Amino acid sequence: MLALLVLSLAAVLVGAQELVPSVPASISSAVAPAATEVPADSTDAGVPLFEEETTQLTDAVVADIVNTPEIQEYAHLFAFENTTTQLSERVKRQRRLVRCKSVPGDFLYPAELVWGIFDLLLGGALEPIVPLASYCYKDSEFDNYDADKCAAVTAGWTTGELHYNDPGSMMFPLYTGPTCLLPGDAASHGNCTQGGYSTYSVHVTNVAQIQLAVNFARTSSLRLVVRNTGHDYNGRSTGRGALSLWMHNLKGIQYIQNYKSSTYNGPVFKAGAGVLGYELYQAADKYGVSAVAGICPTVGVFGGYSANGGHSPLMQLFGMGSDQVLALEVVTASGLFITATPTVNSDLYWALLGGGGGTFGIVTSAVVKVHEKVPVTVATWSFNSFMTGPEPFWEALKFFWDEIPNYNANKTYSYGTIINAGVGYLYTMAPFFATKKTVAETNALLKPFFDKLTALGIQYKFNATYYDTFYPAYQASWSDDDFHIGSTAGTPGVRLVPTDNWATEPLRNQTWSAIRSAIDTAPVITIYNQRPATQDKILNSVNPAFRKEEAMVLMINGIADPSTAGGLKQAKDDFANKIMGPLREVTPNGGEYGNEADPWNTNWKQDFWGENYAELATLKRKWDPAGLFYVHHGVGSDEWVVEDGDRGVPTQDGRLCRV
Ligand SMILES: Cc1cc2nc3c(=O)[nH]c(=O)nc-3n(C[C@H](O)[C@H](O)[C@H](O)COP(=O)(O)OP(=O)(O)OC[C@H]3O[C@@H](n4cnc5c(N)ncnc54)[C@H](O)[C@@H]3O)c2cc1C
Ligand SMILES: *[C@@H]1O[C@H](CO)[C@@H](O)[C@H](O)[C@H]1NC(C)=O
Ligand SMILES: *[C@@H]1O[C@H](CO)[C@@H](O)[C@H](O)[C@H]1NC(C)=O
Ligand SMILES: *[C@@H]1O[C@H](CO)[C@@H](O)[C@H](O)[C@H]1NC(C)=O
Ligand SMILES: *[C@@H]1O[C@H](CO)[C@@H](O)[C@H](O)[C@H]1NC(C)=O
Ligand SMILES: CC(=O)N[C@H]1CO[C@H](CO)[C@@H](O)[C@@H]1O
Repeated sequence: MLALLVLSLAAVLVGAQELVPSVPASISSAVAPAATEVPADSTDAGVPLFEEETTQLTDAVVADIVNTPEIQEYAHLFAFENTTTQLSERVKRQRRLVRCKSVPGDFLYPAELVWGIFDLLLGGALEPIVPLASYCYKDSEFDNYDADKCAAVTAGWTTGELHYNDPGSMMFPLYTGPTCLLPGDAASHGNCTQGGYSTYSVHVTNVAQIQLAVNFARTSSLRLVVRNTGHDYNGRSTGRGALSLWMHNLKGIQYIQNYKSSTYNGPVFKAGAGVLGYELYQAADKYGVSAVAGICPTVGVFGGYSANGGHSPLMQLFGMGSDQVLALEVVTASGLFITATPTVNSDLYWALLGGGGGTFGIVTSAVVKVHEKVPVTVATWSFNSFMTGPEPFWEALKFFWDEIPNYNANKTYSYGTIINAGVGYLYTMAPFFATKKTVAETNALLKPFFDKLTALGIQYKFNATYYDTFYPAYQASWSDDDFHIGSTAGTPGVRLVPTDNWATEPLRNQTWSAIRSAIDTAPVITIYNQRPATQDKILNSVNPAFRKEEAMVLMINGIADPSTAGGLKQAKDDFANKIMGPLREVTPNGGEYGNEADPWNTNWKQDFWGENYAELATLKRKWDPAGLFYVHHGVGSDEWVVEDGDRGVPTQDGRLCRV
């Protein structure tokens, strides 16, 4: 059904592409794609480069641009940071003059001709970003109303596929203004504009294109955005006026049985930056091994996920997503293509794995550990407060909460959701993911909990099913449909709750009370029991709060009125004071996961990175001195501001300026 929908969507949306500016024939006939082939073994990663990575921009290629008379005067726009000191001076001067990144309409924004030349150098990979819902508007600036396309977009809006197959769409669109929502969306202002959607996208199929775009953005003071799937919950893969790099099509996956490095001997995958969670899982299944990715099938693995920790239903066995990565191929802010490993560019390696996506460089592929085949028992259950009243319901959940350290010690991961239904509460455990356990072992682990339910008179539905391998167990557990894609009705926020909070009964009780009181305001709370396997040596900058957690508590902030700044501010205050506030107060040694964070968090440096922040900020200045990469609440983002007016929520619909 989904596959069919996507096919028909692709068919309907063909021709959606608007044209990039054209250039005179005298120029187009003189300009070839700016790229050359380098040997596949020119890397320190220990695995040859993918074909798309051997196509690079080099000094010789830049010299060819300089030597092409028709475009010579524009050649400096595509040169590396280090080519001539004269250029660096030019960039410095420009920076003194221009406080903000330039947006269309600015005097310094590149002329149409320059965009046309850029597209020729890219080999035709440039495309304007058009918000998908524009087909539903009769009088938008895009002038592209089309009832059939609108119907297709409307039908696909809550699926990941619609958005990740588009170069600029966002799965959580509150941060685009919001603009050009589906008509009727509660947050809609009724208009459809470019807003916080990036302006142009490079459909990346090789490294040379990334290098060209990085150089062009840096020399032209353009805002640069790195986008993979558009899953980001805080709008980090879009930006007004930005040139966006679409990494989604770098899909290589290669299995290497005997990889050797200074820190690891064993099987690995080398995988492209566009590989999605389910694609990595499928490849692992095919080779009879296990690999680490998230619970949402379509989250990318080597974009935002492994850049910021990455939790996984296998983390209790193998560690965080970031812990899997042994080597990265990266384009830096200066345009260079380099390798980062624990021994080569080791500081960049450390920062790229934990320091957050879109901040330190552009990853094109990763070499990751793979592990033994893992059998799983998937247990699910549900109950509610309707028959018993709320007290037994809460007592049952408190019992489960008290048991969490034991569940973690027994190497399980779980995803249990409490819903405030107004007239009562619902609880669904879907699933309790018991790795390397039989049904009998799982039942034994859970027996005290179910005895408690029985004693409390709670009736429940239960199912436990055993799978010999991970992938079918995973497929039975999660799908894209579980995650409210396309919604503007809520924002997330999480707390990583440390072991400390189970140390004494009063503290356990206080912690639980904070969660329980949150449900009076939050419509949904999901509790994950999760604890990453201990690593021999920590080689990355993953939030230290992950290393000492027993649970991650995800609270959804329901936004009653997302269409006004006042309504959004109300939601912000509710979240800070009534939803997350009490839990934050009782977990001073906890943190927040930056990838599922409250967009309004004011303590983000400490919450996302703890004691690692200072070193990350130093490395940000080293590897991106010009501030080419910016993301909301990213390392170093406090030097920038998005001037979006007062919207009630931090949008990307404004100029990006130095503070
Ligand atoms: C439905 C849903 C379920 C989720 N489940 C999980 C989960 O189980 N476990 C978990 O840990 N997280 C989970 N997350 C959070 C997820 O890890 C983040 O949203 C993640 O940032 C998505 O990365 P992406 O590359 O797919 O998305 P994008 O929105 O495209 O990118 C996210 C960030 O990464 C940057 N980026 C993208 N590609 C690159 C690249 N090649 N190089 C450098 N930077 C890049 C972008 O600039 C942006 O800042 C979930 C999110 C959603 C929406
Ligand atoms: C300058 O950049 C080119 C890009 O390929 C690289 O080969 C060269 O080593 C760099 N030089 C310095 C001094 O960094
Ligand atoms: C969109 O609509 C809102 C609310 O009506 C209005 O404030 C805003 O100026 C509009 N934006 C554009 C670009 O028309
Ligand atoms: C338990 O779940 C499995 C997998 O979804 C299903 O095949 C089976 O029929 C379920 N058993 C019961 C008793 O519902
Ligand atoms: C903690 O809560 C439980 C109920 O869940 C209660 O029985 C117990 O007395 C409480 N302990 C303290 C120290 O408050
Ligand atoms: C039921 C079960 O497997 N319980 C085990 C959980 O883990 C602890 C120690 O890690 C064991 O002692 C229990 O037997």
